[in-house]
Formats: sequence, C-alpha cells, structure tokens
Amino acid sequence: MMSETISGGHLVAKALKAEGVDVIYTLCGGHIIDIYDGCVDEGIEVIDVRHEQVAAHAADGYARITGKPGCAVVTAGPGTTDAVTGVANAFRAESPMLLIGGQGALSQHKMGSLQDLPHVDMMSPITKFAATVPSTERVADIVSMAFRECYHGAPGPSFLEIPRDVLDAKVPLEKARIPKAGHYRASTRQQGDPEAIERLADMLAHAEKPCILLGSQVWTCRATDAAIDFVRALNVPAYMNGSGRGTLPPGDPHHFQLSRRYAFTNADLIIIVGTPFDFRMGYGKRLSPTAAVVQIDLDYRTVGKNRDIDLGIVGDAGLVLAAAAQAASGRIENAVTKRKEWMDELRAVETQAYEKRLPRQLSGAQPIDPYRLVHEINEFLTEDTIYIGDGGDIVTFSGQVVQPKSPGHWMDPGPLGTLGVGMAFAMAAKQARRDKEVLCLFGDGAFSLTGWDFETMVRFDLPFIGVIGNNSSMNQIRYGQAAKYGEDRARVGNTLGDIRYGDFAKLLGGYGEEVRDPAEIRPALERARESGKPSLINVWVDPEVYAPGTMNQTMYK
Ligand SMILES: Cc1ncc(C[n+]2csc(CCOP(=O)(O)OP(=O)(O)O)c2C)c(N)n1
Repeated sequence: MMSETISGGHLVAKALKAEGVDVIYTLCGGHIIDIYDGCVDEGIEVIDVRHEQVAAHAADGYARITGKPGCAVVTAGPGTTDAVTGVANAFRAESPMLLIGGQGALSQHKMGSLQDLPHVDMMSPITKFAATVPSTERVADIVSMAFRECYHGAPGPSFLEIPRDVLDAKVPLEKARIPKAGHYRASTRQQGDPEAIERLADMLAHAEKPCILLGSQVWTCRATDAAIDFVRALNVPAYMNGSGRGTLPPGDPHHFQLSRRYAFTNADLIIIVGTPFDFRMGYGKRLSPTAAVVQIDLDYRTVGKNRDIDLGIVGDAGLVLAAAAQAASGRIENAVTKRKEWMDELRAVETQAYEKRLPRQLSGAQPIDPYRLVHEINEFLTEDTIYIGDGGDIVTFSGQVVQPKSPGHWMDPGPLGTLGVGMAFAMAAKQARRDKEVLCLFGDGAFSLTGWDFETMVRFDLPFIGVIGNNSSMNQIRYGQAAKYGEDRARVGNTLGDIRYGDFAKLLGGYGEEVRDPAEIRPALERARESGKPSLINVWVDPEVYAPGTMNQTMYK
C-alpha cells in the first residue's frame, strides 16, 4: 500500500495551525501558492492585500492584538523586499511575527532563477532568526523553530525562505516532523532575580516621590492587572507609553500623562518598565540625576543601555511587578497617606497643563486646528475602540491628547517610526477582534503610502473609521526644513496635492466625507460609525501650525 504523502505548503499550514495562527496576510506569487492550498485544508483564512508591506505590518498588528504570532507570506525577490519594512518595524517594536518568503528551486540554486535574491542575508540583521528550509520533511519543524525563536527574550520577528521545489514536493507523512500543538515550546516568562526583587521592595519602602513608566512590554506581557495592583497597592503615580497606554484608564487616580517631565525631574525613585532609553526617552538623559532609577525589561541588552541605572531586572513585567508588590507589601506603612502630597503635586501640574491647552482643543478656527481634531477623536473613543496613529505631525498632536480607554487599545508603529502601518494595523485589529471598533488617524502623507489597501478592507468587510488629518503636506518634515533653511526653501520635497480622500473611499466601496468646519467633525465621525463600512473622514487641518513635539524634535537641534 502506498503511504500517505504531504507537501511543503501543507506542512506550513499544519505548523501555523499548531501555533494557533488562524489567518495569513499575503500577496500572491507562483513560489508560494502551495501554502494557500494548505491553509484551505487547515481552515486558515487567507487575506490577500495590495502591497507586501501591508502584509508584514498586518502580521505585526495581529501579534500585538492577539498575543499570538502573526504570519505573512510573500513571494520571492520583490515580494520579500517589499515586506522588509514591515519586518523591520516588528523588529524595533518587539513584535513576534513570521515572514515566509518564497525562493527559487534549490535545484536551480545560484543559477539566476526568477526573483532569486539572498533573502536570508538581507533579513538576518532585522530578525531574531532567519533561515532557509532545506528539505520538505523539515518544513513544519523549522516553522516551529522560527516561532520558538520569536519568543526568546523580548519578542521579535523570524524569517524563513522556502525554495519552490521544497515547498511543492510531497514526502511520506511519517517522514515529516509535525510538532503537536502545545508540545514544542515552553513558556519563556522569567520572574527576575529574587535578590533584585528584594532590593526593589526596599527602594519602594523608602521612596517618598516614586513614579513608574509602563511601557509597551506591559501589554506584550499581558501585565495589565499586575501593573494596576502594583500602582494601587504601593500608591505610585503611573505614566504610560507605546502599547502600555491604556493600562490604566483616563480618570484613574494613578493615571498621569502631562506631568511626566515634572515627575522625572522631581522624583526620588523612577521605575521604567518595558521601554528602552531610546530617542523617545531622550536616551535617559531627562531623568533626575539624583533619582534612583530601576529598569525592568525582557531583554538584558536594553537594561542599563545609554544611561546608568541603580537596579536592573530582566524578566516578565507582570511577574516582576507582582513579586515586587508582594515583597514590598509589609514594608510600606500608610502608602496612601505617605505619598498623598506627591500625588497632589503631580495632579496640580497635570491640571494646569490641561487647562492651558484646552482653548486650542475647543478652537472653532477654520482651517481646523489639529488640536480640535484630536480632541474630538479623544471624546469619540469608547472603551471598545482600538486607536491607531499613522502619520507625522498630526499623530504627534494626538499623542498628547488621545487617551485609549482600555489596555491594548493603542497602536503606533513603535521606534522605527514607520509611516504606512495604519491600514495594516486596522486590518489586523478588526479581523482579529470583530467585536471592537477600530479608528485610525492618518496623516495624508502616511495614508498615501499604503492607502490602496482600503480596498482590501472593503473586500473583506472590515469596517473601521479612518480619519485623515489633511494638510496637503508632509508637515513634520516641512517644519524642520523651515527651521533649518528658511521659509522660502521650506516647501521642497514635502508638498502633497489637495486630495478628496472621502471621494477616494467612496470610489473603493466605502463611506467617505470631507470636513472643513470643526463643528462637523463629531457628526461626521458618528455617521462613519453608523455606516458600518470602511470609512474615510477627510478633515482639512491648518497646515501652518505644528505640534510642540515636532518643534522640539532633537533631530533639528
Ligand atoms: C516610511 C517613512 N518614510 C518617511 C518617513 C519620514 N517622515 C516622518 S514624518 C513625515 C511626514 C508625514 O506626513 P503626514 O503623514 O502627512 O503627516 P503630517 O506631518 O503632515 O501631519 C515623514 C515623511 C517615515 N517616518 N516613514
């Protein structure tokens, strides 16, 4: 009797299934179609997009939203090079995704086959693991290996290229290793050195003016509850950044945002959780030189990088914070009363900053003040709205004002600062969480990089509310040019057409509107919500104003 056989593409699908991956993002090519066929057998959805960059960003977004690794599948050569940006973004953002690229047949290795490139060499510096699959028998095995590597330390992307003949060939089923779900990798969560936890507890017991920054890894580690318990039990004011935004809801007594610089200047203990001392943190230079600084991170390479620290702990944010809270619990008497003055001081700074900006947020000016747009968006968000920012200056405005109402409901590119993530993140978020509303704020420059995938949103019935802060410019860059070279040279290379993106949405089968009156922003957002379609509300904002964050950018100084 002939033994049952299986092809490489079907083995890929089995390995994805074992990992719990239920969708792949892809743009087709002859090198990879056997994977699609395998996905059909395994019940894995195939979402085909209009540009491979979107496929890779969507895999990144899927990982962030679901906690499972995302997967993008692209063809050899230009398919893979198009996806490089998405992989690079996931690398800097510590997002676990697998990119599978096609490759010419092994039998034609280095003969000049169609779309042949040294993909593994290209991908190695921007992945945690990059390899060629050498034989059909090993396909599922190596896919599982790639997933294992995604979770080593801080998570990140892996890349596999699968030569066409390896993917298409069929091998006897019993010769292929097919790792079984739940049986091929272990939890990599670490609790941190117990001695270091003790020291942290001691520092917390003595601190009079502590504060904590909850970074992206708080969400990556699903450490929301541990973080909330920590700040409440020990009465520590909390700031949030990246995916850590929303850990505490706005209005919570421990939620602070606008007083961060004041806190970092005046605190005696600063605890940094799951975010590096990179440009977003002024490389750590903005922290008080006299404060004790504690850094907790999944990656030992991040701890103590760019500035000295007083204590470093490598471990899972949730496990470390829970252990520290427990260790400190008996030692802090009257944490609430002890730190009341400090909390009140920060709240006063916070309130003052908010009130100073409020008139701009309520401005009735035309063209529309970007502060008014982001204020309206903030008011419009519900506890179930996932907010995505994709743009330059306009998104810098939103970073000050928009506050997600729930954990895991904020998505931005992360430290690579990649324009063009928005449509892909919206796609992944809505596909993975149909129960959620998704709102994405785009700059008109950012939108135009990957905007054609609005059509994919229509085709797969993925309603979302797209808002474009349209200033007909790449304003964040324009500001720097004006500052450096003068107004008369400020318009070189950054000017966009006056595009009616609301009409573009309608052309592709979605809902669209143009908004020029600030009073119309809210009603237009409501109508987009009601439409139940992918939508674009094109809001014409004032091109002559810039966000303070843009004006302070260190690159221009
Ligand atoms: C892929 C990519 N290309 C270029 C840049 C550099 N860049 C940063 S902000 C910006 C302007 C973006 O313009 P837009 O999205 O319209 O937002 P605005 O600044 O006008 O609000 C550019 C080009 C980038 N971050 N990413």
